[in-house]
Amino acid sequence: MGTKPMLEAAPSAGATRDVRHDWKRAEVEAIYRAALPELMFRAQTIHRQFHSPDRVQTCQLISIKTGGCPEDCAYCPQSAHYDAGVEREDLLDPEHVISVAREAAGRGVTRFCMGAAWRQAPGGQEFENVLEMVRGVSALGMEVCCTLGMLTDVQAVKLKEAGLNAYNHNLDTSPDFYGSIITTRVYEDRLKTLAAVRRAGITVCCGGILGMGERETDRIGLLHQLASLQPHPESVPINMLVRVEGTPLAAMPPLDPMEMVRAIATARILMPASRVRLAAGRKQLSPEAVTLCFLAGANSIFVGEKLLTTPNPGPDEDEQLLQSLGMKPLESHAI
Ligand code: SAM
Ligand code: DTB
Ligand code: SF4
Repeated sequence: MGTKPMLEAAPSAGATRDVRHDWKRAEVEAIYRAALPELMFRAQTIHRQFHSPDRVQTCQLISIKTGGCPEDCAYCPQSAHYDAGVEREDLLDPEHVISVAREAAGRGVTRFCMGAAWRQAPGGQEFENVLEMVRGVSALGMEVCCTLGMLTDVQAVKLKEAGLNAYNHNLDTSPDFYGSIITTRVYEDRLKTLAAVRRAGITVCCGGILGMGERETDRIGLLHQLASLQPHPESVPINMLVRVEGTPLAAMPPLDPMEMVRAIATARILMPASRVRLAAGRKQLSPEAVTLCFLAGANSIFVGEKLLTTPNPGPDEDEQLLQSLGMKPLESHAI
């Protein structure tokens, strides 16, 4: 098929001037609820001003400490409050984690995210080991991200010094719906960690989960919150709930994929310079739904057979999808 791209779409210089942080709730609502052709046109137009439309960032996850988490997040198979059959595992050995990252880098993966089932990052030797992982992955020239729960300022600074590029800490849903999903912490706790991450000069990865039984107004509320953060999160993961047996949300009705499409398009319009990640849930979406998510402005995905504890499409499937769409993985910026 085609040898030459029809459009050499480079992001236009000076586009960052148009980034707003003062979105009104009514504006977010109007965007989210616009007629789909209108919403998609607007999202595409903005996407092309800020990003190359044929490029996708590939990120790989690893669960460095699995299960037994004291928090009660109703969606999470790693909470000690539920029995989702997840085998508990202590913090992995740094050498092993770095070797998994090296192998991922060899497959062209450009961002490596280490996740831990902790309420808050620990102190002592465990934290030292996490720092060693960050140093090791950073030395491979990959973007390094961690998600370890709540952080203090001191921990954030140490992670930054070790070479951490990004910290993932999701707001998950609207402030109104938050208490129906998690009772062991409050929204404000999340905002405090996000502020510590910013103060340390680490970029923010912050998004949410759709399909937890929230209403449309909650999805709008989440997007409004994210777009009011100043600066915007550089990376915005939009997860579709992975319904895991044994968690309180296991029997949730499946989300209409068009809600993912609308949320991604709205995120793209509200936070034009950010990477919007089509995160968990790809295994449950059809190739056509994933394609619509890309057209809506998603430009990042998780690759690899596994997310943290649940399955993700394999490399062959992803390679085939991207190739069929004429899209290519992004090269690393971390070197
Ligand atoms: N414990 C840390 C925390 O909660 O920030 C880090 C790990 S936690 C597993 C990271 C994120 O994974 C959560 O904030 C949530 O958004 C997402 N997540 C967890 N379980 C999920 C599920 N079943 N479906 C979709 N996303 C999920
Ligand atoms: C994010 O927003 N999604 C990722 C990553 N950040 C850490 C995690 C998804 C987890 C899905 C459930 C699991 O595999 O355990
Ligand atoms: Fe723990 Fe994070 Fe899972 Fe909540 S989402 S139970 S904090 S691992």
